[in-house]
Order: sequence, then C-alpha cells, then structure tokens
Amino acid sequence: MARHLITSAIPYINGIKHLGNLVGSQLPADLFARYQRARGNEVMFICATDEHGTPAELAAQKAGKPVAEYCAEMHDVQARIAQGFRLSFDHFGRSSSPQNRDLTQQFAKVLAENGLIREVSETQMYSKADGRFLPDRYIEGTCPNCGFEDARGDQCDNCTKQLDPVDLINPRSVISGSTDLEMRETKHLFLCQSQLKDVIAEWIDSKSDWPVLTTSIAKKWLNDGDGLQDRGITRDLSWGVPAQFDGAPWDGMEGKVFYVWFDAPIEYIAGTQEWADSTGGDWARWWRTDAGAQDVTYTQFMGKDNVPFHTLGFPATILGSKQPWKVVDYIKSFNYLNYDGGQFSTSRGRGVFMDQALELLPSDYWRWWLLSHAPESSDAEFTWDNFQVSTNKDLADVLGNFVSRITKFTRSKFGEALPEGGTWGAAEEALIADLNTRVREYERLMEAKEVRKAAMALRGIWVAGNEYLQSCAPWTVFKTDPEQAGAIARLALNLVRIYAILSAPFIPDAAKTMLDAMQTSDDSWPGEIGAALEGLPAGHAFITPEVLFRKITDEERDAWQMRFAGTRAE
Ligand code: B3M
Ligand code: ZN
Repeated sequence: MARHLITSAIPYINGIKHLGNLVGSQLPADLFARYQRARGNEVMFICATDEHGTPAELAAQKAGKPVAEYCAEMHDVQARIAQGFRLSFDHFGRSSSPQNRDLTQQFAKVLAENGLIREVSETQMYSKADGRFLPDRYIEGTCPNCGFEDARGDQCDNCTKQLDPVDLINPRSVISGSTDLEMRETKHLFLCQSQLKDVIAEWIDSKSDWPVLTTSIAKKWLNDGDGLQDRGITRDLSWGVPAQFDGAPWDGMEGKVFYVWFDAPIEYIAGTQEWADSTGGDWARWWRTDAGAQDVTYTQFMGKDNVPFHTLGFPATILGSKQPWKVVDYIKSFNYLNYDGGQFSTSRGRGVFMDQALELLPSDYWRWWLLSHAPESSDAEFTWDNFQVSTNKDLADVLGNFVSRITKFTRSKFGEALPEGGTWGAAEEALIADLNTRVREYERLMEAKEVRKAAMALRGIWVAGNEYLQSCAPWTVFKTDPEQAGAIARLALNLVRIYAILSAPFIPDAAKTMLDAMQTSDDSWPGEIGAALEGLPAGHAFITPEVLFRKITDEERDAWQMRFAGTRAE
C-alpha cells in the first residue's frame, strides 16, 4: 500500500472563493486524494484557511468585527462550502491554530541557530494616531501619476502604477484616516535565502518529471527574478504568529509577527498536527523522514501565482532547518480560469463564486465541468454556453442516459434483478478488450495527475458502454432472443457498478447513487474488466434510480449569464 500526503494551497480567509480558485488547487487535489483512496492507498489530505496578514485584518475591519472572530466565522463558512463541493479533506485546519504558532516559531528558531536569520533596519510609515507602523496596504493617498484619490500604498488601482507609500500625495491611514504619519525606523528579521540558492537550484533541477509550468516559474525566479534574495519574514502587525522564540520576543521584535507567507505553508504540517491532536493519529509518520515519512509520496496542488513560494520560499524554510522534514515530491500547478471573456472579479461580483454555484446546481455538475476543463496547459475560460453543452452532453446524454436506459429496459422486461441466461460473444469480448485498454490508460493519467486527459479518458469509457448498448440493442434482440437480451442487460448493469467506481473521484454523489442503485457496497477498483463484469451475479436485485443528471435549459443558461455578468463593465 502506497502512502500519499496531499496538500492544496490554503485559501485566504477574506471571502468566498470563485470557481477559478477552486479548480486551481482544492478540486484537483480532491480528485487525486479520492483516486488514491479508491486504489486502496493510504491518504492524508490537508487543507486549511490562510488567516493571517493584512487581507484578514482589513476584511475584518470592513466587516466591523474583531479579526479573531471574523476568521473563526469565515473558516466555518469556507468549511461548509468545501463540504458542499465534497472536498474530502482529512483535516481542514486554520493557520491561526496554536499548533501553527508553535511550529512557525520553532522553524524560525532553528533557522536562526543555523545562521540563516539576520536583522535589517528599514524606514517605514508610522501612524501616531494609530500607534503603529502601517503596511503598504494600510496607507492610501492621491496617486502622483494620475491624481486618483484612493491609490493604495503599493499600487494605484486606477492607473495600475506600482507605488511606494512615500510616493503618495496626502497619505492617510486606512485604519483611522489620520494624516499624521511619519517615516520611522523599524527592525525586521530576514531569512537569508541567498545562502540556500545552490541547494534549491539543485533540488529543482532534479525534478525532471514536474509540470513545465511549475519548473519554468521556479527557474525564472531563481535565475532572473529576485526570488532568492534575503526576504523579510516579520511584519509590524498585531494579528499573526508573534515573532517570539521560546515564549520571549526576539530582541527588538516586540509586538511584531511573522509574515503571512512564512507561516502559511508551515500550516500544511501544523494542519496534520491539528488532525493528530483531534484524532489521536500520528502526524510525524507523514512529515518526518526519521519517523516513517521516507516512504510517503507528497504532492502539492496550487495555482501558478503560488508556485514561487512553494518552489523557493517554503523549501528554504524546510531545507534551511537541516531537520529531517519530508520535502514535496511533486508540485502540480495550474493556470488561470477566466470568466466569460474576462476575469473573475470579487469587487465587481463578476463570475460564479463557490456558494452561488451550489445554489444553482449540485456539486457534481461543477466538479465535472471544472476538472474536464482544468487550466493545465494554458489558461481556460468558463462560458455558460460551454458549461451547458458539456454537462448536458457528457453527464446527461452519455453517462446518465446509459444508466437510465439499461435500468429501465431491464425493469420493464425482466424486473429489478440481473437477468439469467444467455452468453457473451464477440461483441462483449471486443468491449472488454477495449475497456481494459481504456481503464489502464485512465489509471495512468490519474497517477500522472493529467486532470483534463483523465476526464476525457473517463468519458471515453462511458461512451464505449453507450455504443455497445446502442449496437447490441437488447430491446430489439428481446423480440427474438430474450435470453440473449438478458445477457446484454446483465453486462450493462455490471458496467453501471464499474462506472460508479471509476467515476467517483470526479462525481462522487452520482457515483454513490449508481452504486446504491446496484445495491452493492463492493466498490473495489476494477482490475481485469472481464472479471469485474462478473461482480454482480444473475438474480442480484437493483433499483432503478431517479434521473442522474438533468439538462440545463437555454433559459437557465441565459438567466445565469446575465446574473453573474457583474455590476460594472470591464
Ligand atoms: N493563501 C494564496 C491563495 O489563496 C495563499 C496560498 C497559501 S498556500 C500556503 O491563492
Ligand atoms: Zn494612478
């Protein structure tokens, strides 16, 4: 039995994610986790909410709530929506957990002991009224470039010019509105990533099997970006992991916290510790190569914007610790999913967000469309037309139709049990040979995490069954040779069970309905298809299920397109 550690990038706490976020990390990670479990392997699938940093503080302030309370509420909201999409995390943690606080501080300590942390003095905007330093996003003012009055300290949203807070005309604090600001000196801890450049470059060079998207971003940052310059790992904020060691602040770090990107990936480990603390499980055998993790395969899933932090930043933390931590084996990254000719936009309400999607249709429709259109080799685009056409065809016409035709036919001619008699001949042998090839190819693609191709392979498996049924036409055969029609039905009903098992990683709810309809709990992965088709014997009772997938109408498509177009034009 293989052991798979699987993590999805942990979504920021500040708001509900859109479908593009979902297909870029959590959903393909879930697909892989479900597949590995179905193959009988041991899986630890971890996700969490990313709760620190300025975005969390600002969102809480906007919601008029203390940040801890805001995060607790939003964590529950995200957990509920994840459940709605059937994301099968073994644990959905919180980066604000005590486990992550302790572990983050321990990492900082050992990095310091290894000579990889140094102090740097900087000048930064200080607000006397607020009694604190202001991070770039906490400062607004007039853009020196275009005159826009609400430009942020890091960028002008109007003309997109990158800014430094000192560039702003009439700068003010976002917290209090105060303009009583001054530049003051402040000290921060820097992680000496530059010292690890060779180790990390060598490690990335050894990953010849990684997606080009992952390695090309990593190499670009290593070679011509500033990815491996020393990097500040503390911030002047109050919400976060305190910059302390053994319970006492590092000299000069009083009131400061670690940078959110320093503690967020550590939550993959801490989340496993949270899981262990709540279940009595053993986290170390997943993460410590001196405690059993040497035979673990660790796969990370993320959008391309998160690749630099996972190929350079987090490995710097792990490798710099010189402790026996499990290092990631494979990083699966994704391009962006665009929305109907533009981008998803939270502020404009443009595109479909996870909670809204579940109000429209059950999660299987979204899972199927998103995974079968995963933005792997390039950016992909969601359009309502494509969504309607693809799901109507693949789910309703192909899979749903197959299940409904064979169950209804059998019920009407033989009753709700697998018919006896008849023999399988050349047509069945050809189908079995074809399916053996197709299923092995499907397995290969799932192992390779080729999401789109795996979806197409699965669809091909559904189509093969449909075509078999169409050409063998048991409804016609029945008129002259009822026993033979019964043999065809027996095979096709067994295929329903096999389809349920193969399809479950993509569409778990429909798969369960299919397995329930076949009144079996035998969900063991099909090996040789001829043998698997003997799984349910003649006489085995089944139930004719309700319609598996309904069709999306033109009216719905048009109404949804209007509804999610956004309040403002691009
Ligand atoms: N929260 C960004 C994102 O949600 C960030 C990922 C952290 S992964 C450790 O895309
Ligand atoms: Zn501007």
